[in-house]
Amino acid sequence: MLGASGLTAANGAFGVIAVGSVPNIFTPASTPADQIYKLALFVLVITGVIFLVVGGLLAYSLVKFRRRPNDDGREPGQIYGSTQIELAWTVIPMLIVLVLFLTTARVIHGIEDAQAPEHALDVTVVGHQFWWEFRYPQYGVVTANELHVPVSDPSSPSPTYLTLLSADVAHSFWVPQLAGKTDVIPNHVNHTWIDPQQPGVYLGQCAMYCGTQHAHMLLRVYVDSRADFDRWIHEQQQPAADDPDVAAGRKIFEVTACVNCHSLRETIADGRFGPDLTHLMSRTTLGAGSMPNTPDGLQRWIENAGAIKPGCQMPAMDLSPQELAELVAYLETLR
Ligand code: HEC
Ligand SMILES: [Cu+2]
Repeated sequence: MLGASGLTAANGAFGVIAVGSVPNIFTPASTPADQIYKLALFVLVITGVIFLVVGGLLAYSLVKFRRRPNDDGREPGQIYGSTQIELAWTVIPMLIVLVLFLTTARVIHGIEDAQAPEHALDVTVVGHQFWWEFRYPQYGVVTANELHVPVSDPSSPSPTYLTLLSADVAHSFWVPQLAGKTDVIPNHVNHTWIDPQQPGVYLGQCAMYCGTQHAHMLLRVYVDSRADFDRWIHEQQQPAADDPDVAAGRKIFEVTACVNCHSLRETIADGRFGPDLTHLMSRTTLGAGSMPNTPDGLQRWIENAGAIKPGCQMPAMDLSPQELAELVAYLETLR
């Protein structure tokens, strides 16, 4: 109950639906998703025709050979063995399965063996209970839950290649409009790629049950124009804000256990257990899409994240109201 109402509240509050992209496999916006969509339609048509033929024959027989009032009760004539019919119902299904197998294999190969162009963007995705870490090794940028990638113009594609790792249990990376599900497995490296052709926000979700807060392990892919993407990368590369007005809050952050779990550049914090906070305020959501990133929400999150996302891996820190206010004022400057 809590979960359901929480989710509705989250939807209403910051427009999960309003960004113009309901997670939907029927509106693909990237080559791998498009190929999977076309394959799905092809399979649907073939199985649909089989359904109509089998269902039609069944319905026809039921009606045509139904019991009539003047039946004499004897069985109709029985046919034993027909090589032709047996051949037909063995060979035709085999051919259909072969066609489905070959087309599927072709799509899987086409997606998996696609060669990355030299200027492709590399992103390492790390699944954590219950959030996503995104590393940009080419730029030295680390962020969480909101992946920014450049739009890819089909005439000169600039795809993003994703390397998927897990820090703990199995997860699955799924942004239905951009690519098929790719499992995120501990001690095993998986790959996938996307080349989104329309700027916008694409919503995704962990697609393999990974623990209590699996349902709130959401992700957003921001597909930016090249200029917007370059600007975003540039901003992420900047050192963390160090505003003397909030020195008290920074002090609280640095002497609290926060530093063991979080990284924040230019401070002693270099934990990897929780999201990188260097540019926390550049994100629109908190807790992997659990709530909007507002000052009030941030305060409630720090006070007791478990009240918002029960079972999440961030403990309540028992700060006094004043410490909490100062700490949040500091975090608010991390643009
Ligand atoms: C035991 C490790 C741990 C400690 C200590 C900890 N956190 Fe966290 N924190 C996490 C984890 C894990 C998450 C991700 C939770 C999720 O989304 O499921 C998180 C999430 C957050 C977020 C949301 C980030 C985002 O982008 O969604 C903020 C902000 C944050 N922590 C700040 C703090 C501050 C400030 C402190 C110290 C008062 C602190 N944390 C202490 C583990 C920790
Ligand atoms: Cu999950």
